[in-house]
Amino acid sequence: MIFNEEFETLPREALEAIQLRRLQALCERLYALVPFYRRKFDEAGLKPGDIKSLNDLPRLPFTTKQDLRDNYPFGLFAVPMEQVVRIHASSGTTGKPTVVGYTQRDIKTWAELMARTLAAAGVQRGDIVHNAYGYGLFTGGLGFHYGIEYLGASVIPVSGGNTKRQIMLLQDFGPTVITCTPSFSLHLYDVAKDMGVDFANLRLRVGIFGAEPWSEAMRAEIERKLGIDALDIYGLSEIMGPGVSIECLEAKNGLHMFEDHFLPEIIDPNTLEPLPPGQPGELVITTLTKEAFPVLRYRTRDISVLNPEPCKCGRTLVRMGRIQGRSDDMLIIRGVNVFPSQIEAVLMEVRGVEPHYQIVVDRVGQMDTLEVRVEVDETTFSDEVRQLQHLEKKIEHNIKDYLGVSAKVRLVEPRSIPRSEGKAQRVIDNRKK
Ligand code: DLL
Repeated sequence: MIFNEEFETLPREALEAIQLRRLQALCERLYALVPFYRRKFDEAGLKPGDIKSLNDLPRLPFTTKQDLRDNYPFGLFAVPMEQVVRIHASSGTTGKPTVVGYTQRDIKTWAELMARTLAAAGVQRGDIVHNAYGYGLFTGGLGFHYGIEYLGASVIPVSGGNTKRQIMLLQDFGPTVITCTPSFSLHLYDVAKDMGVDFANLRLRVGIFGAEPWSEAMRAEIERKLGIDALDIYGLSEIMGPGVSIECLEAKNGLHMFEDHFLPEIIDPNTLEPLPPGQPGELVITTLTKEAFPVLRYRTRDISVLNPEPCKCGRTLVRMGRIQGRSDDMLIIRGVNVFPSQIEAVLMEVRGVEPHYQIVVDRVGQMDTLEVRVEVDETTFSDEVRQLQHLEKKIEHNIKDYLGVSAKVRLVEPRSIPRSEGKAQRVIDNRKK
C-alpha cells in the first residue's frame, strides 16, 4: 500500500525539481540562520544563490558528527527555542550525546513519513502494533508511535525490556505487527519458547526491524522462527530518526528513501568524491524540509549503495542497499552506539590499568555481549585475586555508568594482549563471522 501516492510515485524529473527548490531554500535558511553554516559557506567562497542545479550539490560543505559535538547542545538549531517542541539525543564518542530538535511541523512530517513507512510494510487501520523500540531520548519508540497513530492503526507503547511481560501482551492483545531491533525479536522468540509459548499461535504478520546492522541470513531466521515477514528500516537521529528509508513488502529488495524530504548521495569516504549509482560507499544525506535541525550533506558513516531502478511496488523513490558496515569504528551493542575510544577513556581513568586493551563483541543466543580485556601493571597483577575482582567490578560499573551498556571486564597479565605493527586491533567483532 502506498500512503502518499503523489509524492512516492513522482516521475524523476518532477521529483528533482522539488528537490532543487527545497535545496535552494535550505541553503538560504542555513546561511541566514545558522552561524556555523554561514562560516562554512564563506570559507568555501559560496553563496546560497550559487546552487543552480542538483549537480552543484558536491560544492556544498559536509556536516559531520564532530560538527554536531562542537556545537553541543543546541548550536546548530535553525529556529529559536520557542519553536522547538521536542528534543532527542543519541550517544557519541565523548560521552556527550548528539542532540537534535524538532518543530511542530517537523514532528508532523516525521509522523507522515513513518505512516508511509508502515504502509510500505502493509500496515493499515485495524492493525495493532506492538512497539518495542525504546521510548525516551532514543528516536525509535516515539518515532514509530507518532507514525502508527498518524496512520490510524493502534499502538501498544510497550518500549524495551521486561521480556516476559511482552510475551504475555503478545498473547493477550493479539498484535498483528511488531516493531523492535532484529536481535530483540529473536530474544523474544527464545524467551517465549522457554515459557512454552509458540509464535505460530500469535497473530503477528509482519515485523519492522532496524536501528542496528543485520543480514539477509538473520532475516531468513526471523521469518522462519516468528512466522512473519521481516522488513528492514533505516534511520538516524541526526537526519530525523526511523523513517528515512524502508523496504517495501512487495520487493523486499532495497530500502526506498523518502527523497522528497531527504537528498541522498554516496561518496568515497577517503577522497570524499561522489560515486555513481551501483557503487558502494558512504551514505551522505541532506535534509530538505527539516526546520529545527536541518543538516547539509551529513556524513552518516554508514556504507550503502543506491539503486535508482523502478521498483515493482510502484514507488519511484531510489532504493538504498542494506547497510554493509560503517566507515568509522562505532559499534552498536544492543542498540546502544559505542565507540572504542569511549571505553578507552573509562579504562584510562583507572589506576593500575595499562593502555593495552581489546574489545570483544559477540552474540550469545540473540543478545550482543561486550567483553573488555585490559592489561594491568606488574604491581596490580601481583595483588590478591579479591582485589583484582574488585577492580574488574569497578570498571564494569564505570562503563555502565558512562556508556549505558553492560560489559564483562577481564583483567589480564601484563604483555598478554597481542601487539600490532600497524594499527592496533582493538575490536574483535565475532558477530560478523
Ligand atoms: O537507530 C533510528 C532508528 C530507530 C532506525 C528505529 C530504525 C529503527 P540512532 O540511534 O541515531 O538512530 O542510530 C543510527 O544506527 O547511523 C546506523 O549505523 C544504525 N542503523 C539504523 N538502522 C539501521 C539498519 C536510530 N536498518 C545508526 N541497518 C545509523 C543497519 C542501522 N544499521
